[in-house]
Amino acid sequence: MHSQDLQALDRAHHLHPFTDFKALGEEGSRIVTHAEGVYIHDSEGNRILDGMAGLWCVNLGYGRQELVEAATAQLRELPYYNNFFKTTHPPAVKLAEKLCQLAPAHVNHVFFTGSGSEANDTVLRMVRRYWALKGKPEKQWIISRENAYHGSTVAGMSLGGMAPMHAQGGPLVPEISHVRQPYWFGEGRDQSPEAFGRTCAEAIEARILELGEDNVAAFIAEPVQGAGGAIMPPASYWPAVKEVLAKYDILLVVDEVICGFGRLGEWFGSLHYDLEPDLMPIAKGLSSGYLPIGGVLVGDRVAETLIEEGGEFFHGFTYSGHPVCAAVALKNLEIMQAEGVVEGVRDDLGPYLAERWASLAEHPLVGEARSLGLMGALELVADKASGGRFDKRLAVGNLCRDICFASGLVMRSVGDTMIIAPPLTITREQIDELVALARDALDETAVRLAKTVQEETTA
Ligand code: PXG
Repeated sequence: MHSQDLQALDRAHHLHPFTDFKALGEEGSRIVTHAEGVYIHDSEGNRILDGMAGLWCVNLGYGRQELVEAATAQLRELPYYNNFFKTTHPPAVKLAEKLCQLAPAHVNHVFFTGSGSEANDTVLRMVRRYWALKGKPEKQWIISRENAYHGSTVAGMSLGGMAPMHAQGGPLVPEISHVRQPYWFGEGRDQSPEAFGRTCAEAIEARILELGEDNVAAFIAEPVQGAGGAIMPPASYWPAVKEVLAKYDILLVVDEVICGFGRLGEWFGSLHYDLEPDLMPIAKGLSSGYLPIGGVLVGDRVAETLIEEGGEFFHGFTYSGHPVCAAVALKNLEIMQAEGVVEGVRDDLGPYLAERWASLAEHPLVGEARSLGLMGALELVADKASGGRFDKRLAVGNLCRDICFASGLVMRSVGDTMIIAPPLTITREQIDELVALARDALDETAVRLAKTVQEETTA
């Protein structure tokens, strides 16, 4: 089929996620046909460096035949069976064991789901069930953060703090309260990063006291906000948050959907920040995105209560622990271990990216360049000295993103923040290529902006 035919059918029948349907219909979608390593290819014959690892998930890169073989072998052996009604199957059991070996020491159980959103729905159910079993059903409030992303189901988007999603999706799940995010460049530059980190932790404590300690069930957060803009909190933030939470009897939920499986140079973001979560939603990199699978890693405190005191937990999905997805996830983790992928990010690729990425901070459009592990962000600014932003109508981030795509790099935009999170198998040479493409795109963005401004003044 030709690209135009596929585009026409796409326009006629396909409603894309997070998309202005009408605008895309007019523009037509890019058709990705195949991929290898860190590169995707489109139907026009372009090769594009995938600086986003799909959607933060293709951690091992594309074209891994071992994963294909794990899937086909499992499809032949047992393509489907469920884990309901006192049954299980080898892939689910082995994956559960492997995950608990990799997780922090106090985490020894997992509940499987099909996605990160379902994982966070499961979190909500488990948190409330836990406190009910503890005889504290009044503990209902969950504290989350503005601009957090926890998924797109009703529970996921209610837990998340994305204002545009809330504006479309109400009424939201009640008794979820959002506090300010530790986004220093965006919201905290009147303070030092250290002081701002503590300010944000104090906001959590203030909210706990406002809602009443006895009414607060859990605090949920991503170690580093991903979809919100690759926001690495100031170094003071997590230690201060830990101190606050330790004062009160509140569960800690650390959403590892993006940060898990090596992104930050540890198996989990919680290990990087030395956190002891009660619940850890996971997905994405768990299977390198080859098949959909997610889950919730459950710490001993919650697991013991659910097991010993819970009776039947009325919750689960047809595809919880799907055998083919589980077999691929297990093989994915085995390869990551055998190849030392996580250590490679921590000791070599992360530091290398940090050094190369930091060189972009010199660009006139860049107010800040930050990275951690293999996640990076650039803050585009109109005024480099003050960090002043561009007029929103200019949609500079989207302009830069489109220029990147056209010139062979997937770099995402969140407002005027540019983001990368490439496959963890990227090489040093490919990091050089990524940074060079990003720099060229920044140059071209500056040229186009200058033209727009000139046209506006002559008009
Ligand atoms: N938690 C976090 C931290 C996520 O990033 C989810 C939960 C939900 O996972 P599922 O598998 O239900 O999508 C996510 C997903 C983006 C983007 O544009 C990010 C996500 C999904 C789609 C787009 O950055 N994150």
